[in-house]
Amino acid sequence: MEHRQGTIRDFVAGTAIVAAVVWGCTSEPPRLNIHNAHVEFSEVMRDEASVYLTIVNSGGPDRLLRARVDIPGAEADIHEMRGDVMVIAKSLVIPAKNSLVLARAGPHIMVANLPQDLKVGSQFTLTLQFQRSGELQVLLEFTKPRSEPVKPPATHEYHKH
Ligand SMILES: [Cu+2]
Repeated sequence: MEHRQGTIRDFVAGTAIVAAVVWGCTSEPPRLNIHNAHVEFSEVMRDEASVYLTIVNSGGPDRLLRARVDIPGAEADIHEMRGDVMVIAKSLVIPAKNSLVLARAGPHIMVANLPQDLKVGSQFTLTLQFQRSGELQVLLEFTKPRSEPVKPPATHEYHKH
C-alpha cells in the first residue's frame, strides 16, 4: 500500500511539471497595441462617459484587469454585457494573436463622476492595467458636446447608462 500511494503522488507531481513546461513554451509574451480609442459622453447620465477602443495583440494571451483616469474625482470601470444588462467585468481576456474590441453593445470602459466643466477638447489619460503587459496609457479627448439631459420616457423604466 505504501508503495502504491507513493506512485500516485509521483504521478500527480509529474503531471503538474509537464503542464507547467507546456504552458511556458506555448505562452509567448503578449504584444499589445491600442487603436481607435475615443470617448463619448453618456446620452443619459450627465456625469458619465464611455471609452471605446481596440486592443490588437500580436503575441501571447493577456488580460485587461483594471482601468483608471487622471480626472480628479472620476472613476473608471470595465463593463461587459450580460444579455442587455451592463455589469462590471472582473477582467477581459485578450486572446493570443487576436483583438479585443471595446464597443457599443459590447465590453467597454465606463467613466463615472465626471466634473461638470469637461467640454469638447478636454483631454485626459486613460491607464489600462494588464495581467502580463503591465500598464499602457492612452490620451483621450472629448470630441462631441454633451447632449442635453434626456427626459426618461414616460412609459419606460429609467435605465442607468
Ligand atoms: Cu457601462
